[in-house]
Amino acid sequence: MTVAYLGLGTNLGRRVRNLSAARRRLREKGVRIVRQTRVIETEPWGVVDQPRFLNQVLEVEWEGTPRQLLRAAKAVEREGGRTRTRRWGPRVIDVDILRFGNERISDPDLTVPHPRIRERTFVLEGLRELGV
Ligand code: A4P
Ligand code: MG
Repeated sequence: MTVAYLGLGTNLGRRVRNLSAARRRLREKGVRIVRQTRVIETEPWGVVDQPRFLNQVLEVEWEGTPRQLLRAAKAVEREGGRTRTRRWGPRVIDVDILRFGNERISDPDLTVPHPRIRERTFVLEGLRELGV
């Protein structure tokens, strides 16, 4: 069992619902949500001409490998109705793996810890709220 941190983001459609649907779908896939931060509304980062985001960080327990967790996260994005958009563009739901235990992975399809944590106040704030 590994403790991991997931970042959720949404800026399209019914945002509060998108977050709760994502948490439910994660649970259905075996992700145990231990703690979750408040939901905060944040200015878009990266591509700035898009709607504001709701962001939340989850502390989770996971029995499998990092790659299996990534597969679950992508499935949740798909089931949330996320379609391909431009990088950093608007999305119904985005699920990023922020940390996976103390593991360091630097493959193109999976980089952990997430490489842009330090630049993102909405992620840092969530991790701080959890005391991480
Ligand atoms: N990938 C590699 N490492 C990871 C990881 N640790 N977690 C790969 C998740 N995925 C990881 O991601 C592209 C590929 O990255 C995935 O297929 C996976 O194999 P993506 O989510 O499809 O693409 P993206 O989201 O457009 O790009 P990226 O770089 O992941 O950006 P982010 O971090 O997801 O940024 N502003 C605010 N205020 N709040 C936000 O939540 N989010 C974004 C998207 C931009 N601006 C934002 C927010
Ligand atoms: Mg992403």
